[in-house]
Amino acid sequence: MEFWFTEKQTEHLGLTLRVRESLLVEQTPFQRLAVLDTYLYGRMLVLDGAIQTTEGDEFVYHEMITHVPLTTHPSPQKILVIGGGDGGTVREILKHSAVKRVRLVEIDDHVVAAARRFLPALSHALDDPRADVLITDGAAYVQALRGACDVIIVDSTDPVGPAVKLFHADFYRAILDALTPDGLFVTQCKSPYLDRGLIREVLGVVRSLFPVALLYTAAVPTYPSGLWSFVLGSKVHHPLKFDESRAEKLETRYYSPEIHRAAFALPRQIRGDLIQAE
Ligand code: AG3
Repeated sequence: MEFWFTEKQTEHLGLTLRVRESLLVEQTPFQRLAVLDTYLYGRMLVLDGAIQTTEGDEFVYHEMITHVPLTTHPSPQKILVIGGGDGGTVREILKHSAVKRVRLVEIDDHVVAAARRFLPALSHALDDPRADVLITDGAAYVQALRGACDVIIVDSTDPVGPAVKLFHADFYRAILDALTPDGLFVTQCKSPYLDRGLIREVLGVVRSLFPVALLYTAAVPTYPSGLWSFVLGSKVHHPLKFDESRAEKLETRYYSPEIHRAAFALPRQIRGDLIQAE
């Protein structure tokens, strides 16, 4: 018998993967969580029906959400991750030798537990002496910080359920205050094909707060439409003046200095849309 999982990406579009085995399905206090073993992409973490990460393509998203901001900052020492309980982003952060402390703030300890059990290639990073995990509400946590972080990475789910707050203007204002005077941040911002309204809105807010505010993209096969976006907001440093030799030396599978530069080149239609919104 064949088993298939479908993420209903929109009301009219889905992505379906054949499942070898269902490893965990549970309702946490925040969301419905599943870990499925798929034929094509290996183990896959699903939250509220949305694919978060798969063993097969996780490296694209985790490298791109991490190395673009960390090679843009000349000396990234104190890093905060909001969400990202699977550990993939922390693993990439720890590849930077300047990093002294990474704090991961995840709202749902079931995500961390599931990753520790079923996704060790990602979650092993959480045991590094430079890393620690705090289980609490990331939005409230950031509100209380002042000038504390060089880089903040928002590795959240989509703006449904517990992550809704992480796409609000108040949250980006709190991030501004939580960063050091030359700090910068990145947030995942869904698909340029399917979520242009959200991207326009987030970029609009980030532009009003940060002197440097840019969108970049990466091709993630298991995310809706396959093209994913990230919004970067920076107080001083510009991501196109990044440290290329540091970028070149990173051990990565997707990210490279060329990819870093190219990621900011946007298709005409998307660029036009965003310029209009200025
Ligand atoms: N966070 C972003 C996942 C968004 C995927 N959306 C979807 N499938 N509809 C990923 C967390 C990985 N650390």
